[in-house]
Amino acid sequence: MKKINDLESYWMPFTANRDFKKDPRIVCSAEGMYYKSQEGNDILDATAGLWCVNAGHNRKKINEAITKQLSVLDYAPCFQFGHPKAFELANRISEIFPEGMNHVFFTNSGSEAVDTTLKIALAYHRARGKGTKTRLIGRERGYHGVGFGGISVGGMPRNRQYFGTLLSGVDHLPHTFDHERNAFSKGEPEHGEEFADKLEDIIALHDASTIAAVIVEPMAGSTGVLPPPKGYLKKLRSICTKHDILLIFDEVITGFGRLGTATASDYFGVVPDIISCAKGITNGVIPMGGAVVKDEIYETMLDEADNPIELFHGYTYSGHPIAAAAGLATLEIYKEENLFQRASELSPYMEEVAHSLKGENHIIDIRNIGLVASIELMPREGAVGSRGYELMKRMWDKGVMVRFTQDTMAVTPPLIAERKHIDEMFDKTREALKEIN
Ligand code: PXG
Repeated sequence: MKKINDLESYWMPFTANRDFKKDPRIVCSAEGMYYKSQEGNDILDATAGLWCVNAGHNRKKINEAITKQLSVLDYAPCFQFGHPKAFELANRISEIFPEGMNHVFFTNSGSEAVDTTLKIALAYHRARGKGTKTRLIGRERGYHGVGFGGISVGGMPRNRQYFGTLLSGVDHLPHTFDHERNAFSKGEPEHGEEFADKLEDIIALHDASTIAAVIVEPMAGSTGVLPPPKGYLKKLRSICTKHDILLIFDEVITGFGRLGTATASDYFGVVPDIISCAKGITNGVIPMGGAVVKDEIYETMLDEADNPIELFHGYTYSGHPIAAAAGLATLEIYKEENLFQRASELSPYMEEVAHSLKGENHIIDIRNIGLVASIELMPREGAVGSRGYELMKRMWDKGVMVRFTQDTMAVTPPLIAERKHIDEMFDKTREALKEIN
């Protein structure tokens, strides 16, 4: 007989399923900054879901927009037909994204957004008669989702090693982490601008005529929070421009306020050619992502492509009406409550509190930028990640949800967080650190 309602039917993503199912951590509801666990405990959300619930949980405005949209237009095809909300949302995104980036291609996730940016880069060069420009350059320790494009340009070994040969024609920049010179940096680290020079070496090796695009996270998130060294992104921008190579910023995490600005591009004062985004676009409530492109790319494609359908790409749910309604309500909340500004004002406090943990057990580095802080622990001998995993579980028992990549903890609260929430996150971290070996 088949069992019903056990935990095994659901194969959970990026999870140690066997361990989880022995001692599950299940949340049943959420409000503002807190979840409620199955056991009825309050769990402080120090991760904004997975870096997406920027406006906090259970926002009435978003819920009402979704409910209303359901009764007006539940679904409409987006190939050859349109509906008003998708156009409206694309306009609102263009308003807050960098100058000259006024065209949005909708997807349903960050992974799809990334793959879309890569495909647009290839198709764009081809449309302008530069079809030999096909190579894609990513970066070590980069995370660009889990599609084949994203893992090919990505640089997280475990996300790649099980999945065959991936895309061909991909190369990688070195990552920018330099523990020796930059440990315990506040904000952008001083050292490492020269890591961008490696792009010149890669170009010398392959020739610019074979390279379509460089893709990086302006701040590498999933690999354990690596803010870019001062001057690094500007240098990447100028090398790309010099060699007619597109620069793609993967802003799935940084888009919509995480650094206290609408985009990381704004924060660092560096404008790429294409931006991928997702997560905060709908406050995480309904899946959605997008590739936002410069006017020149959109116009070239429409003018020069060899077919009236200029881009053979799209998803059944691109610009889904419910997601678009959620996105519009989310952007209104960000604006009405000035949440990006609020994050920017809170970030020096979080920086101070995070760095006050220096000297506690096991800590080998603390990094921060915008409303992001990370604490890196010394790995246990022969068991990388086990200390982090144990700390994550301890924190859950203490009523705080944090996220670990191996032994690095990331604290990325909703932008509505108050000082008392930041205190609670780090006080409990301090406590938990004393309890583990
Ligand atoms: N690009 C970046 C920069 C991301 O951070 C993706 C693409 C993929 O998005 P989707 O929506 O396909 O998951 C991401 C996702 C973590 C964590 O703990 C980060 C992500 C997802 C899950 C966990 O750091 N980022």
